[in-house]
Amino acid sequence: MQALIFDVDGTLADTESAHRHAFNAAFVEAGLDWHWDEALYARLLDVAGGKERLLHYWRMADPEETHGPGVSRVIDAVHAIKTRHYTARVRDGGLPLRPGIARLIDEARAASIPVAIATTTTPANLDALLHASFGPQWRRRFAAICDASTTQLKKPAPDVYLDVLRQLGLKGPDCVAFEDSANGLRAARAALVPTVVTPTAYTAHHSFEGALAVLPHLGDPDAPLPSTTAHDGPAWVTLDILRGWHREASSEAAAA
Ligand code: XBP
Ligand code: MG
Repeated sequence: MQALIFDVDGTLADTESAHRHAFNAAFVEAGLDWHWDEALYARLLDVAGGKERLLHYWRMADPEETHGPGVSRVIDAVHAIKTRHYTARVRDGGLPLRPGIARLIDEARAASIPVAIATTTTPANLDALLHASFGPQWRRRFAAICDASTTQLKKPAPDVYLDVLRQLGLKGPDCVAFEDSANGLRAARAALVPTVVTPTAYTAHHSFEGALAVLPHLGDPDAPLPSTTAHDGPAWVTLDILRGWHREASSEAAAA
């Protein structure tokens, strides 16, 4: 196992409720009579990327309106308002990292194992979230960062993982990815990256066929995994546990 690759939304932190509130605040500010409740947003999350999600919703809500040059201008304007609301809400530290994330990033750093980010979210969101968690020099903790500004095609396309692997100079099977959603798992698996899934309430109903492991979270000494979780190891996922899972996945792939 030569690198860890983390998704952001739902994986590093449980961010989608904050995204949903920011979309709804942008609709009010833009004078749109749209409102995304939890149930609708859970369905809309099947479309990765906030701009793509807005266009998908608009086409459902008002198909006549969504043709012509002005459409992308409106989408960009509403999404910029949404990003302003989201980053304001997150920058002041309103969103903690999920259990085990900071610990595993530190463990990897101590073991000189590169850590990367593969996300479909907007760079400003990433900066707000990780600035709050790791301070202004947060980028130094990551060997590669690919996001909506570096990679056009969103998950479940593998592109963002392929871009990270290219920057790391590694192959998919050399790494372990962490995701929260079916789209994210599909993207990582299409890039041949063995993937640990830690769903959130928005994605718990998704299918995670092909995951290395599916866990409520990665656990910490002060936030242990429930004893009923599939793996019977210690109550939190360590680098050594990941190495063991990665070795098993590699030998299964070799035997197949
Ligand atoms: C999840 C997404 C993003 C966020 C909203 O990204 O699909 O679109 O929901 O952020 P991840 P934007 O790959 O980190 O799970 O509005 O900036 O897209
Ligand atoms: Mg995600």
